[in-house]
Amino acid sequence: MRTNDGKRALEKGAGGERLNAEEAHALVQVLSPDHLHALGAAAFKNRCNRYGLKATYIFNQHINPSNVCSLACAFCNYGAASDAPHAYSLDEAEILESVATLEPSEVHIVGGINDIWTFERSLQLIQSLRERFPDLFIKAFTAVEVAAFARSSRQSIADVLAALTAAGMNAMPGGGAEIFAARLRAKYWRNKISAHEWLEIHQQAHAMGITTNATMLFGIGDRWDERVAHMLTLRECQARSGGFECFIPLPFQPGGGNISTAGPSVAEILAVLALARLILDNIPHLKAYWPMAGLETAAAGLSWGADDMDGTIKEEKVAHMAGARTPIGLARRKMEETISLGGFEAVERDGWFKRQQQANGR
Ligand code: V47
Ligand code: SF4
Repeated sequence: MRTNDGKRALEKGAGGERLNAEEAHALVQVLSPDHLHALGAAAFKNRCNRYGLKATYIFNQHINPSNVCSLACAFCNYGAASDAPHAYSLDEAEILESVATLEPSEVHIVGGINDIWTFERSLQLIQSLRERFPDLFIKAFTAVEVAAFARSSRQSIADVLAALTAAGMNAMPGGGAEIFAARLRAKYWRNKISAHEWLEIHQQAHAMGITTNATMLFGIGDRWDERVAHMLTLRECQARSGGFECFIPLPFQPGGGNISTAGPSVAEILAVLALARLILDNIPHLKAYWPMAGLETAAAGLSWGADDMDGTIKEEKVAHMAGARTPIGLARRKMEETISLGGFEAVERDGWFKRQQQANGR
């Protein structure tokens, strides 16, 4: 009986119809090995109706100005105390030089919560990048960083966002959402802004015309109903403010941290992507984030609802400091080969998710 509810929800989702909350939760009933392929098939149909067999990626660069972080989230191996041997801080000149060398079409800038990279200094970095690279798409600072900037500079969230935009920031990444379930926050990231605050900051950004992404950390002891609830909360938020461009599920990387969970299985990673495609009908894009999912699993995710593989990245730190065994960056050719092997057409995009016109002379 309950499986039948799940099957009906699959049919609706496959056809692109909105699932109500009950139907979204009923999808969890089809997660048994007997029905898993039907979940994947429904998400594949939905993504093909939207994007055909195109799969996008971007030629981008991650910039993590400093890993020094005072929040000490239990799942994070990237953040470091200021006196830790692996603590580091880059300076503006070396960041600008690395961008000049690589010439990415997008930079993704996030770091720890610290008083090394103050709001003023971070703002100056955005301004310098904009002056030197007028066409660069600058995706910068999670809601957690924006909240810290507002606190330390005694300004409102709106003023911080306005200053960042005026300096040249184009969009915000989706980090810091973790999973909205309060019981997990209380256990593992109690120093971080709450789900409510994270959502408020994104809604404020959307109201100011800034597009943002949204993430969900999973595989740290969270339940399926909490994953579905996280997605439904994002869908409601999107119905109000409309600025989420892309959803990115982040599979937990256990590497050497304080949480003794193995992280999600490949089947779980694919099932989360499929659920997201079927539930988040109002968020256009779904990213299979290869540094955390694994390159082959992320590519398989294109057949389970995802339409984007993120980017070439150059040097990823958050997943790799947590033990991810994926390469630290990818060449365009490797990205395109991987996408094509799954039967998809690789399309290089820009930061606005638009097809890149002969990027970098190609
Ligand atoms: O907020 C930290 C997560 C996030 C671990 O918006 C971990 O385009 C798994 O948000 N295992 C940062 N996850 C990464 C992020 C992101 C990545 C790619 C694209 C975009 C985008 C955003 O990484 C953090 C936290 O949720 N994280 N440690 C870990 N051990
Ligand atoms: Fe700091 Fe972000 Fe790591 Fe939490 S997840 S410890 S806020 S760097």
